[in-house]
Amino acid sequence: MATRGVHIINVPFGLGAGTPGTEHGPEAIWRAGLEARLAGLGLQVTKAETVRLQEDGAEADRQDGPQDGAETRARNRAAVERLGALLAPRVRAAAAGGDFPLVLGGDHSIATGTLAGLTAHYPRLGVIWFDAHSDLNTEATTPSGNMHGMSLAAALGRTIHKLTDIPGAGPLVRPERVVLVGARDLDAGERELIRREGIACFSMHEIDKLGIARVMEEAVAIAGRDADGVHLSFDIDSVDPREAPGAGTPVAGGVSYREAHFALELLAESGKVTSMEMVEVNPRLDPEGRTAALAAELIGSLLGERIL
Ligand code: HAR
Ligand code: MN
Ligand code: MN
Ligand code: MN
Repeated sequence: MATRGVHIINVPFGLGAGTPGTEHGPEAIWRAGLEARLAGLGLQVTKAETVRLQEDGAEADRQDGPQDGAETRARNRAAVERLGALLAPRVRAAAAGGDFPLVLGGDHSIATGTLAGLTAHYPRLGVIWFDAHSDLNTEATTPSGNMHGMSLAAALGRTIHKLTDIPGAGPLVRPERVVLVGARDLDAGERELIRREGIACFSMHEIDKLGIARVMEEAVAIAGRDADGVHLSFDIDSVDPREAPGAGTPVAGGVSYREAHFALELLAESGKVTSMEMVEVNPRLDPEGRTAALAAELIGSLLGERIL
C-alpha cells in the first residue's frame, strides 16, 4: 500500500438503518484493538476525527414507518442529508492529504457522503461494494424507507437527494466502475436497475462458481478501469451471520470468515484500493463484540496484514 498513514473518520450515525445500534460501530471497532493492529502493520494513524450530528438529536430525530409520496418515503432523510454534507468535506480532505481514508460507520447511508468527498478528489472513482444487498433502491422502489438501502443509488444519481446535491461533491459515480460483491438479497427494483445499467454483480452464486480469488481479480479490473482511485465500501453483513452476528439486516449464506479475509488480502496485494469504509457493525446485536473484532481484522487485511 503506497500510503504514508491512515486518516480515520468515525461516523457514529444510525438513522439510515431500521434497527438502532450502528451509531455505536466506531467505538466498538476501536475497542477491538484497531490502533494496535495498525501500529503492528507499521501504519500510523495520522488523524482520527469524528463526524456527528448535534449531540443528542439522534434518537429524537428517528421517524417511524415510511410515509406516502416519493419525497417522504425515505425515513430520516433530512438527517442523512445533513450527515452527508458534514462527512464529504472531511473525506475529501483526508484523500487530498495523501493518507489512506478509513471511514468507520455507522449504517450504510453514510456512503453517499463518503463517495461525495472521494469523487471530489478522484473524479473517476471506481467502487467495490461488498454487501449482502446492493443498496440500489430509490424513493420509488424502497420496500422499507431505510436510506441505507438507497446509498449506492444516490451515488449513481438515481434518487431525489443524490451525491451531487451534497455541497462540494465531485461527479456522480459511474455505473461501469461499480462492482457488487456478495449480493444475495436484491429487491425487484434493484435487479432491474442492475440489469438496465449493466452493473457488474458478483453475487454469492458467482463467488461459489468462480471462487473469491477470481471474483476479486475481476472486481479490481472493472472498478479500476480508467479510474483514478478505487474505494472499498465494506458492509459487514456481506459476511455470513454465523461469523458476523452483529448486523441489523442479516442474510444467510454469506461469505465465510476466510473468504472475507482472503478477498481483502487480495485487494491489498493489488495495490489499487485508495480508501475504505466499514459499515453496519451493530454492537447492540452482538454483546460479545465478535462482529467488531472481525471488522478490525478485515481492516487489517485490507491494509496489508499477512499470516506470515
Ligand atoms: N433492500 C432492503 C431495503 O432497501 C434492505 C437493505 C438494507 N440493508 C443494509 N444495506 N444493510 O446493505 O430496505
Ligand atoms: Mn449496505
Ligand atoms: Mn447490507
Ligand atoms: Mn429483501
